[in-house]
Amino acid sequence: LQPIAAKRVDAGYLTDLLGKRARDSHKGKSGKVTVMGGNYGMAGAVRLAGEACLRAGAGLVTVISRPEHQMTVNANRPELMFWGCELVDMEVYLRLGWADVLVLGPGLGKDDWGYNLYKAVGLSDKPCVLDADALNMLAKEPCKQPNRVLTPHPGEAARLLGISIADIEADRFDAVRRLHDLYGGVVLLKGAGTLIYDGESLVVAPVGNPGLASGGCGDVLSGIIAALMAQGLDTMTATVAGVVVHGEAADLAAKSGERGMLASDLMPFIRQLVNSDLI
Ligand code: NPW
Ligand code: AMP
Ligand code: MG
Repeated sequence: LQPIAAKRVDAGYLTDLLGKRARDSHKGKSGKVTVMGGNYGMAGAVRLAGEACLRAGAGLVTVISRPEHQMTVNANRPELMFWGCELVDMEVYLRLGWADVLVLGPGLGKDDWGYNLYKAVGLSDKPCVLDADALNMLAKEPCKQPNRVLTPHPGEAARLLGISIADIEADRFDAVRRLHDLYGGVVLLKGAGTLIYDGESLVVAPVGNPGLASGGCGDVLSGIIAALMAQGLDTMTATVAGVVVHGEAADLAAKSGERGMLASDLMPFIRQLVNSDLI
């Protein structure tokens, strides 16, 4: 299978995919996303994913996290809705049912709190993006599903395949294919030269830079992909476009230097890129 290089953002890029916002549009029509994660010490991960989701154009975003994380998640970002979850109860299921797309994993952790959210998402048939610790849970209970996007970095990919990180990096094309064969859906293998495979097309994304090698950048990517899915793109198109927007936002942010670049620095550029008709 010949890999295809992802198209870079030009003036028509996302306007062609998403169309212009209808003049009579409203927030409920622009895509609703529920982002779950942010266990102790990692509230920042869901905050970043949720904020990126809003900046990529989602109309409404709810974050489900530990109750004590509301202040962190909402600090300077009151637009995010928040549900503090102690136990997975009816309120959590209502918020899963409300969403067009789910994100599970950023900062989810490895304990029962995270695992209960993982099980709840497994019972839902909503399209979802599984990232970070949700992938570690999937590795322990492999199952195949079509309507989800898996976003492993090489460490997570190694756990999903039960091999070493060196094995993943030795043949990234083979790794992404095997991940798809085992787990289905769209698989995005992170790292310089991100690969995306859905069983039919294999895409290489020559975007981004080592400025992205800092905590939280992957959490931002899951939010962008979910926002594009919630705005109507199919899982493969949303994943490729999400990687391109994320990588190009990083390339714009890196004009002030790769070293010391933060995941939060991507936010204004995400907005600029999803409004590509203004370029
Ligand atoms: P090594 O050993 O460093 O060389 P983990 P995590 C490897 C949350 N976060 N190429 C790496 O290799 C996340 O969302 C919260 C090759 C190591 O072996 C998760 O929930 C933040 N190897 C949780 O933290 C900000 C690579 O993978 C292993 C690689 C843990 O996630 C930070 C590490 O993976 C973070 O996002 C590459 N490109 N990339 C917050 N502000 O709240 C990684 N590896 O053990 O899954 O740890 O990715 O930090
Ligand atoms: P995570 O490891 O989950 O925080 O994700 C890191 C994100 O940054 C992924 O989208 C990676 O593809 C990207 N990234 C990390 N290092 C590089 C690099 N050297 N060049 C390009 N992209 C990178
Ligand atoms: Mg990550």
